[in-house]
Amino acid sequence: MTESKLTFEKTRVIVAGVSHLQPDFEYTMQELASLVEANNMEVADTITQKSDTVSGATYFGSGKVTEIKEIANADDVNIIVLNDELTPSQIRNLEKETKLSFMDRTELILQVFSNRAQTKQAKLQVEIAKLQYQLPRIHPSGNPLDQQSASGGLANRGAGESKLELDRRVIRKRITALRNELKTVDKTVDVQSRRRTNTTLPLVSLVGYTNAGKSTTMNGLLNFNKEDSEDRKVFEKNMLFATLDTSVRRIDLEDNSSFLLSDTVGFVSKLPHNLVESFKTTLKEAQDADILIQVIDVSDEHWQNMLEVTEQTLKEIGVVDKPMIYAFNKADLKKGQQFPTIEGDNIYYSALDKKSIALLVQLIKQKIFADYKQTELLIPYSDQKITEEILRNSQIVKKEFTNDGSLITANLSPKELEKFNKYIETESSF
Ligand SMILES: Nc1nc2c(ncn2[C@@H]2O[C@H](COP(=O)(O)OP(=O)(O)OP(=O)(O)O)[C@@H](O)[C@H]2O)c(=O)[nH]1
Ligand SMILES: [Mg+2]
Repeated sequence: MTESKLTFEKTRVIVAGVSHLQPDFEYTMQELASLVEANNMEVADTITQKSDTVSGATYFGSGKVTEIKEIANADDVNIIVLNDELTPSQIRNLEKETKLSFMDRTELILQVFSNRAQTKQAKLQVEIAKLQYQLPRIHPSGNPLDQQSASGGLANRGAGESKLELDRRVIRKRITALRNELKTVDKTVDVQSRRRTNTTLPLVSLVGYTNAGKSTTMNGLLNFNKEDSEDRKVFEKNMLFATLDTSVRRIDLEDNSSFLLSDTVGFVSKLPHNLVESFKTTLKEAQDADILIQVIDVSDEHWQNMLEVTEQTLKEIGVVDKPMIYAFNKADLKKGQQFPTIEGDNIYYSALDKKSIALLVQLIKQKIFADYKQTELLIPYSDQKITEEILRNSQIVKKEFTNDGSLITANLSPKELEKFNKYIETESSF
């Protein structure tokens, strides 16, 4: 279902969904339309049905299926995009009854991710998720529309099934091969990651809904009190899923304290499970983080839904009970919203505003350096490597070179205190 190569016109589709009176139905339908646009297609019409039961066979009730066929013919559209993930047989039944093509929400999200993937790692992750999605959906003919005309004769079916098994085996093999390739790529990327460099610097991870402003916040923090440096910047853009990789950067503050900051892929409602699963390594930084900054677009009327989806997705990847700053971004676009202001763990700000970024830095510092202790360490010259490590990574207050070794006063994290325990002379809160 790719765009025609012969014309520059966007493929027109109808978006359709069944409401089981869930409160976020309208919002997920609007979001479906945005995903359609993100996939370079155009919404020609919207069809919805209210239902308190789920129709197992065709997702919609039968009257609605006829209506869809009529509207699609009138609109001259032959692709219907659905608001949920359907079973392979539901899609087959719908296509059989209407002679139209149906794309469910999962397939659409996979296509958007596929179009956006730039790096080898992201491409492999998306490809694996796509194949997993296709696995139960492939048909011997390779084209689901052909199946409806296929003869149901026993002999044919037998032959078809073995071909089907063969196709599935090929896909499974391909998934295994791609997974192995991904493992190798995972090992080589992300050289700045804390896991690889073994630094004790605190790790702060930006998480949140797609397009909330995570990358813009990261760039704001990178340029905090500095000349703009383009080479360290991450890609930010007004589009869904601009970021599909994880970037980690070191942020150095004026008082010699530093932390690592990571930016990663954004979330969306009903993010396919396979996709979340295959993006696990990309999301590893969020799991390892000492603190999360959840970026929320407070100017979007649906920000509460977005916050809930983010929390659910974090749970799904096993990120629970992490200290969190709720960063209500794009305050400049919300009428009557004062900014920058801090209320407990919440900050109202704009990632494009320097004063806001300064306040965000203050909040991050309060959070991450709260249990640091000012510590005096005496490190013998025979352990010069340790001295170098501390001077490189820690927040140094004073250093002296005495007869017995390097005498360093530094503000150390609990992890550093444990690591350098044997060199401690004195410690106090700072
Ligand atoms: N007016 C305004 N626009 C903002 C602000 N923060 C971000 N934006 C814009 O919002 C759009 C999305 O920003 P990104 O930083 O790319 O969003 P993201 O959360 O990284 O999105 P994904 O990578 O797609 O998940 C960009 O066009 C930004 O310029 C803000 O505080 N105010
Ligand atoms: Mg981004």
